[in-house]
Amino acid sequence: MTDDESKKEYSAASIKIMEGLTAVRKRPSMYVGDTSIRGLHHLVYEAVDNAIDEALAGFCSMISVVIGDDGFITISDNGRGIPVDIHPKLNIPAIEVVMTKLHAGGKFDKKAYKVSGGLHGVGISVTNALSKKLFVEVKRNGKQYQQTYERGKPVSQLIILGNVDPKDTGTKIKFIPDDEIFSTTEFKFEVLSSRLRELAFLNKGIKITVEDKNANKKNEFEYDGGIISFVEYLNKNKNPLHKTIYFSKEKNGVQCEYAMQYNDSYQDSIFTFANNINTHEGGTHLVGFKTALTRVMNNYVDRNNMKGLKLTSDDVREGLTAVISVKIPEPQFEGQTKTKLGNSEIKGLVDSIVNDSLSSYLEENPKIAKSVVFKCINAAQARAAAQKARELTRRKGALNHGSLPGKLADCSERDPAKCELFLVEGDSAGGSAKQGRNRNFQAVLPLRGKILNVEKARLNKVFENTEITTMITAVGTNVGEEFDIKKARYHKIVIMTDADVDGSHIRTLLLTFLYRHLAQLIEAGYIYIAQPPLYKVTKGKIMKYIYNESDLGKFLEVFGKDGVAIQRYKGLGEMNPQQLWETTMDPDTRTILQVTVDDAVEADKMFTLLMGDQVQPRRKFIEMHAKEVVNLDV
Ligand code: 0RA
Repeated sequence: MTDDESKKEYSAASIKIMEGLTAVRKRPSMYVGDTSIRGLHHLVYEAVDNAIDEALAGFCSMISVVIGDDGFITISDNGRGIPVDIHPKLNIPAIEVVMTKLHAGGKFDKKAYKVSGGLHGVGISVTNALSKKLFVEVKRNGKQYQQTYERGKPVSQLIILGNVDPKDTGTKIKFIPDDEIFSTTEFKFEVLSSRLRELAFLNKGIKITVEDKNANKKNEFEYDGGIISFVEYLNKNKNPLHKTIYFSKEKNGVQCEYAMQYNDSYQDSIFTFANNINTHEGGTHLVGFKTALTRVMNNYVDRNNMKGLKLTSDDVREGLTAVISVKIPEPQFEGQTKTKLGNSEIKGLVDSIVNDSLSSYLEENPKIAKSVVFKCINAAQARAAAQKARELTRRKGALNHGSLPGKLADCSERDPAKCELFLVEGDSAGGSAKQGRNRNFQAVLPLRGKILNVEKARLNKVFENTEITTMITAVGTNVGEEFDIKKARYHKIVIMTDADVDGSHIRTLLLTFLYRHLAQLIEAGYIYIAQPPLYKVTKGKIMKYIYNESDLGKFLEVFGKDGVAIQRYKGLGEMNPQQLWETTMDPDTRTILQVTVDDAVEADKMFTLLMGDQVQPRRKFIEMHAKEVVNLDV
């Protein structure tokens, strides 16, 4: 680099450093994604990510997160502590620069990989900007320092609280989020737990604890096995076919590791990460992995004269659980949610690492190789059968776009963004829904009885199932490689089942099918769950629909029990079309829950448990989560 160039870089860095926090408070969503529960939790992840960076640099082994009973949350670590020396240009302590200027961290950091990119890595100053009050405490140089801020502005000097052992270092950030900014300021133990567990898997050896003082809950995550432990955690309730395969290699300044283990199911669960960020939308690391995997398996088949069809990428992923984690100096994140890795050089790099290591592994472990490759060949044969079944159904017209299923009562509106499809349990409720709906924009598809449990069925069985092919045709997107979200005929697909055990089972079956085969519809936010009332209560002239037990309690408290008639709706069929419209379908009065997959790891585990073939853990899970299962919100 010439002198001129380095000067240019330096001044660019100093301009960045001068940027204050007004921008953050003006447009918080730009920095934390949104101002709802998701953005709220980002405030914590900013602090945690900084501590993880300290750990990756080799200076921190412990991170703790405590949800207090006073609205504050505290994140502490035993890293080096944020520097406190006076910044030569700005003439204030470095810590104040870090806390009050955007991207100030970059000035100090000379780390190889930062946990940054996407929404992360915007800096701890963002947390400060969006906090009503924040205390930062640093132990460094044998002293304990503290400074206090309100809405990003210092309200005290950096003060020295006292002396500590010089070996005792670290950072503690305690804050209360700003309720002028966030629609909710309540941190969720489960949300924090799953991200912190993920971070503990991805960064082996770091101990991360999370505690909720309001609920007396505490988790401790520390995995010496790293992503091997992650794969084993994901496969916990499945039947693995072999020991976890693991490789790690650093090449061209990029650290790449993967762990994989096949199980006897038909689903694949591959999770990819770049710089600790869950790349939900995949990207070049995933493409590299898949390409190498397909090639390695086909080579093995050829070299060992195992007869079989040519294996496709789908075939070699059947029953595969894998975690791929790369750490890159300058990650590029793309895609709708900025969770798709874009760096083009990573594809070939991951491909070559997986190709070499996995080929040798199979050569050295012939027993495992045979069982795994045999499973892939099986999958290929089933795929061929499925193809035939699909063609047959297509020829019969079931998957053809031209002919819609006869059971579908379609709407007249043609703009998918305005159209709603109700998937209704049973013909009788289906009949009420057809009569009660607004036929301009609401379509109804009655589903008869139980739909197939796709968790236990191979693709060919899935496409032989009439209820499923009918649904696919009605929705219009097709599935698998032919899936096209632009062909969706409705942007709201509402699952409407009875509020009883059977209803919740059917809802789970439907969600399992959607999650495994039409996950993009969930990601696009097209899938909803209807909320029919549980009761109708009347007293004299007062009539009210009640949607949950606690509201029933409140009603009885207000109106007393005398002279109150309570009708419990066991099924949708008990409501007449007009009632069904008013309570459950009318956009002006209904509540519908949008199905989201915030946590794919948990969702995967849940569907395996609910729908898989291990009965014992399922029973345990349902007992533990009985309430949530009734109100399943994936
Ligand atoms: C700037 C520079 C250094 C460390 C940190 C920031 C730092 C920030 C946070 C936030 C939470 N925990 C943290 N730990 C450290 C480098 C320090 C050095 O060179 O000594």
